[in-house]
Amino acid sequence: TYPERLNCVVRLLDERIAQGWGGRPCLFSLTEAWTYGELAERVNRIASVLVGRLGMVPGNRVLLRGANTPMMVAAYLAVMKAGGIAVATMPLLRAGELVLPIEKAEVALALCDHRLMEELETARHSAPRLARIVSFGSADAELERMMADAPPDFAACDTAQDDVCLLGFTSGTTGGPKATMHFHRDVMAIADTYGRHVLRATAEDRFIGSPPLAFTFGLGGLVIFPLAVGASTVLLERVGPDDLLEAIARFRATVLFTAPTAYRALLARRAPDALRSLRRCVSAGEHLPLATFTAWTEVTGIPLMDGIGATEMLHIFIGSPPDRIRPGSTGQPVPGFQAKIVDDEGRDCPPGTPGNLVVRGPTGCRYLDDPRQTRYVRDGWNWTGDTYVADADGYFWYQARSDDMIVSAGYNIAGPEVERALMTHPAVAECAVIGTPDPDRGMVVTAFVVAAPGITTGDALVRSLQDHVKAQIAPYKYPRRIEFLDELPKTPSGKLQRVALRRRYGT
Ligand code: 3SK
Repeated sequence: TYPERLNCVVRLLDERIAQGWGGRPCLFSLTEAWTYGELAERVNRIASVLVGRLGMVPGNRVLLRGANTPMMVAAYLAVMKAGGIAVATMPLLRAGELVLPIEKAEVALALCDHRLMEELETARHSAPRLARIVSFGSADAELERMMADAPPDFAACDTAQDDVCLLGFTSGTTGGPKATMHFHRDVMAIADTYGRHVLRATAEDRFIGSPPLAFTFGLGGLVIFPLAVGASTVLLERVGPDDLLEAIARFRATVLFTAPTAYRALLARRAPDALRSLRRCVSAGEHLPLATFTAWTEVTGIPLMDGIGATEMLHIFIGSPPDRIRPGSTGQPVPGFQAKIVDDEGRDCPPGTPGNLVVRGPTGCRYLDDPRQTRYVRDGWNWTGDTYVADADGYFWYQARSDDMIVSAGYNIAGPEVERALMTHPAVAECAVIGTPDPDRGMVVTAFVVAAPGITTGDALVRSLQDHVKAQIAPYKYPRRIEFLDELPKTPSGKLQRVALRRRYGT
C-alpha cells in the first residue's frame, strides 16, 4: 500500500538526497558520470523549464525521444516530478509511426534528442497538435540552454498515487499500437515486487543492459530498479554485443538486463573474463530456450533469470529469484502478481494443460481510450497473447505466442504492419509476413512475396524490399527472410492461410 499523495520521483530520487546520498555514483555513459546529486539537480532544472518556460501543467503529456543517455533519464524523471505524463516511443520510429502516438496521447510538447529531430519534425506535418519540440543532448541544444538559467530546486508536484505518470505504447497485431497508462504507485510497485523479491539488488550493484528506456523493460531494469536501491547504472547508446561486452568489463557491471538474443551473442564472443563482474543476469523480451540458459550458466556460473513482462503490466510478472529457478521454465508469478492458464472461454486449465496465460496485479492493465480494453482484460485478468503450461508446483512453461505477434531479438513486431510497408513497394503484388524460428534471434520476420507481373525476383529485389521497409518503419522490423511465391496459400473463401506458411518452417 502507498500513501494517497505520492510522487514516484520524490521516492526514487529526492529521498536519496535527503538521506545524504547526493555524492554517490548514479548514472554512467561512455562519456559522463553523474552522481545522485547531479541527477537531482538536472531533473529540477528540466522540471523548472517545463513548468516555468514551456507552460507544462500537471496531466500534460510530454513526448520523450532519445537513446539511453543520462539526459533521457533526467527528462523522464523531470516530467513525472512536475506532474506530467511521460510518453515514450522507441527512438528508431519513423515519422509515419510517430503520428499515432502523438495523436492518441494528445501530445503538444516533445523533448527530443537533437540527433532524432528530423523524423519528429516530419511527423509534425501530419500531427499539428504537437506545438513545441525542444531539442536536448548537447551543450548548445535548446533544453540545455534553458536549463542553464533555470533554478536548481523544484518542489515536486503533489500528485496522487493513482495519477498517471507514464504512457507506454505497445504494438498490436490488429488496430495499431495501444497506449498503456501507469500510475506513480505502479513505478514503486515494480520495485517493491520484482525488484525486492526476485532481483534483490543492493546499493553496491551497477546495472547495465540493452533495452531502450522507451521500452518499460529498459526503464525498469536500467532506471527504476537501480534508483530504488541507491545503485548506479550504465547507459549505452550502442548496444551491439561487442559494445555491451566491453562496457560490462570496463564498468565492472553486476546486474545485466537484456534479451536471449544478446545473451547468445555475448556467449559467442567467448570472453568469459569480461563477464566476471556480473552477479545477476535477467533475460526477458522473448522466450529463453533451455540451451541458452544452460550455456550461459555453464560459462558464467550465474543462473540466467528468465522472466516474462508486458508493457501493460509495466514490467516482469513471472520470474523466479536465482535460488528458485527451474531450468526451461519462465518461473513462478512475482509476489504481488497472480497468473493462471485458461481456455479460450476463460475457464481455468488444470496443471499440464496448455492454454492462454492471463495475469493480474498491482500495475495494470489500463489502455488509454481503447475499445480493445475489453478484449484484452476480462474479469480483471490481462490476456497476454502467450500460450503457456503451468505445472503442479506453479511454474509456468512457455509454449508459443497465441496471436500473430512476432517476437524477434526482444522486439515485438506486428506482421500486418510489415505487410503494409511491403505493399507500398511497386514490385509487390501480394505478401504475407510471419515469424519463423531462428537460432540467433529466436524468431525472424519472414515475408512471402508474390511479385507484380513482369518483375524479376532475386537478391537485388530482396535488398530493395528490405531497404524499402527500413525507410518506411523502424528498421528493426524489416523482413530478414524473403521468399518469393507464385501465389499465397488461401482458403476456398480467399482467406490467407498463415498456418500453411508456418508449416513450411515446421512450426
Ligand atoms: O517480457 C517483456 O517483453 C517485457 C515487456 C515489458 C516490460 C518488461 C518486459 C520484460
